[in-house]
Amino acid sequence: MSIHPATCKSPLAIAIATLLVPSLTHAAAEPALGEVVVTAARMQRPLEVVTDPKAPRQPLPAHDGADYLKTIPGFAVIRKGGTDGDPVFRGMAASRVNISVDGEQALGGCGMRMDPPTAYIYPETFDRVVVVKGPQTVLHGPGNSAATVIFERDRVRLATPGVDGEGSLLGGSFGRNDVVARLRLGNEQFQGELQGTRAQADDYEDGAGREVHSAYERWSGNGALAWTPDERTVVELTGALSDGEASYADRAMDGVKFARDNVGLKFERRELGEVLRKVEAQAYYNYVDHVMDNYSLRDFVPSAMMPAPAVSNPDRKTTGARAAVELALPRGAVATVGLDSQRNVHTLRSTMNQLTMPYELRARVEDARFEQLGAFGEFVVPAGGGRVVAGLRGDQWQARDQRETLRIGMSNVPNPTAKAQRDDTLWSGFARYERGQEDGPLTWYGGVGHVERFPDYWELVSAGKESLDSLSAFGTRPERTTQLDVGVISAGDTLSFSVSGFYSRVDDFILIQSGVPKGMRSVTVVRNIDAETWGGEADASWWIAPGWKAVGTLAYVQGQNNSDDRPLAQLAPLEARVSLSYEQAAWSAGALFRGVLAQDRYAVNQGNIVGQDLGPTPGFGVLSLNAGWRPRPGMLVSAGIDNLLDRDYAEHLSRSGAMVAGFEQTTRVHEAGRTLWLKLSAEL
Ligand SMILES: [Cu+2]
Repeated sequence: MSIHPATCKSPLAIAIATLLVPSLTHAAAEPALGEVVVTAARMQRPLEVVTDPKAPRQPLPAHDGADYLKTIPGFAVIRKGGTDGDPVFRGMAASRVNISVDGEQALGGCGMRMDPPTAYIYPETFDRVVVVKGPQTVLHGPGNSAATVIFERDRVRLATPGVDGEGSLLGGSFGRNDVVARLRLGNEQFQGELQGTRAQADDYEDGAGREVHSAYERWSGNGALAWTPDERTVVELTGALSDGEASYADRAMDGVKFARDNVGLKFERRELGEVLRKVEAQAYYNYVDHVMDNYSLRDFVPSAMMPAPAVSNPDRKTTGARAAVELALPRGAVATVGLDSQRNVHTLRSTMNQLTMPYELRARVEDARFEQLGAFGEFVVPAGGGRVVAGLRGDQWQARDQRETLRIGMSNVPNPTAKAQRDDTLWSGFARYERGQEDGPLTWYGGVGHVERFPDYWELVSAGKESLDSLSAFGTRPERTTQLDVGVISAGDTLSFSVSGFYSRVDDFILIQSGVPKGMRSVTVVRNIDAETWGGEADASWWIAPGWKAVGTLAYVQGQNNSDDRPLAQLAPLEARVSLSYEQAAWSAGALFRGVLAQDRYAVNQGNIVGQDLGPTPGFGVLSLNAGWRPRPGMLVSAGIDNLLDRDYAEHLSRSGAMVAGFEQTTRVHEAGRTLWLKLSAEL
C-alpha cells in the first residue's frame, strides 16, 4: 500500500501522499528518471515537480533548502553569501512561496532576512521535495500565491525486525565537505530513526579569482520514534536540533548562530470506514535563535553606523497544529477537509557595543506576534473523462505590533502603531480541470486560483519599516493574487515534454522600495501596488539513441508594476538549460549548459523583503560536466566540474556586494568559479 508518488499516477494520490504526513510507505528511492546527477528537474504531473533531495545535483548546491530548488525551472535564488539564499519562484520571493517541512512551518528570526525558512532545512535528510506551482492547493497552509514547496520524509513500517542506514560523503573545491548519515531500526510495532548532517565550506573564489566572503558551517540532528500498532495507524514523535554559522558578502554582519529546536507529534489512521478514509493530526513547536555580529567571522572595522562590535539576537517561537480527514464521496469524489493553525512570537535584543554592554545581559523584547487559524477543503471529482480539482480555505489572521518605539536615524520615537492589533479574514480558492488522453501520452490542465496573503513579519515590521504616510508599515494591506494556470504534459517512450504557463494579477502587491525621500531623510518603505506577471516553464527530454539522452528546460517570467508604470522588480531573466548525457547500466557521463539572457527590464530600488533591483545585467553561459558510477546496487559515486570554463558572472537576482575588509567589493555577489566535487552515497 505504497502511496509513494513514483507508484501512483493520479494527482489526487499525489495530493494525498503529500498531504498525509507521516505516511506508512515504503521508502523507495525516486526512480532514477534516467538522470544520475540531477541537472534539471521536470514537471511530470499537472503543476507538480517532484525531486529527490538525496540525489547528487549540478551545480553543487549549498546544503540548505534554497539551493536545492535551483534545478527546478522557474526557481532562482537571491545570493547573499555561500548559503542561506532566498528562493524566488516566477519572480515571487519570500512568503509568496509557502515552505512546508513535514507539514510544519519554521519561520526565521532575522529581521535582515539572513534566515529564510530554507536556512533551517537540511535537504538530504528528506525523502522528497514536492513543488506545487501556483495557488492550486489549499492543503498546506495559507499564502501560497506563487508556489508550495513541501520537504517530506517517509515513515516506514518494517516487516521484520532490522536495522538499515544510509549516508553520503561529499568533498569539493573551496574546502567543501559534507557528511550525512541516517540510521533506522525497529520492528513491526516500533521504529526509531536518527539522522545527522554536517556541511562546511570555505570562502569560494569567483571566476575572476576574487574571494567571496561566503564560508559557512552547518550541522543538524533529528530523530523520530514511531509506533505502528497496525498497518493502518501511526503515531510519531519527532525532534530536531540544528545550528550553523555563515559569512555574508552582502552586508555588514555575519550569522554566527542559527539554532533551531523542534518537536513534533503526528497521528494518522487510515481506512476507518467506507466514507471516512483517513484521519490525521499533528502539532509542532519550532524555536529559532539567531545571532549576527560584525566581528566574529570578519575583521572588525569601525564604521559610522557601527563604531563598535555590534550584535543582534532575534528569536522566534512558532507553534502550530493541523487536523484533516479524507472522505470518500459519491461518484468517486474525494474530499479532504481540515483545520490548521499557527502562532508565532518574535523578539529582539541587540547591542551597539558588545564590549561595554553584552547582548546576553539584555532582555529579549517582543516586537510582534502573529496568529492564524484556517479551515480548508479540497475536492477531487471525476468529470467528463478527466477530473475537477477544487479547494477553498478561509483564514482568520491576527497580528500585534508590540514595539513601543521606532528607531529613526539616531533617535527613538514613539511608534504610531504601538500595541495596535489587526484582524483580517482572508480567503483563498482554486479550481482546475485536468484531463489525460485515453491510452494517450498527453495530459492537459487549466485552472484559476486566488490567494489573499497576509503580510509577513518582514513586510509589517522589519524590511520596509515605514509606509509612505506613516513611520510604521504595520498597516500594509494583504496582497491579493488571481492567477490563471494552463499546461500540457506528454510522456512518451523516446520524447517527453511539459509546458506550463501562467498569467497572474496581483492587487496590492507588497513592494519594498528603498531610497524614497521623506523630508530630509531617505527611507525604505513598504507600498501596496498593482502588478501583473506572466510567463512559464517548459521542459523536454529526448532519448536520441540508445544510451544518449538530451534534456532541455526553459523558464521565463515578465512583470509590470502598473501603479508606477515600470517593470516589476526582482524578476530573473530568461533561462535555458541543455544537458546531454550518455548512460550505461553502471555509469553515466553528462554535460550541462546553462544559459541566461541579459535582463534589461528592471526597477532600481524596488523589490521584496530580501533585495531590490540594482540595474541591468548581461547574459551569461555556464558549462558543467558530471559523471556517475554505481559499483553495486545501493552505492553511487558521482563527480562534477561546475563552471568548467571558470566564467565570472553574477545572477540578476543577487544582493549587492558589501564592503568587507580583505575582500574586493562587487556590485552583485558573484557566483563560484570552477568547482570540482566528488560524492559517495551508500545504503547499508
Ligand atoms: Cu541575521
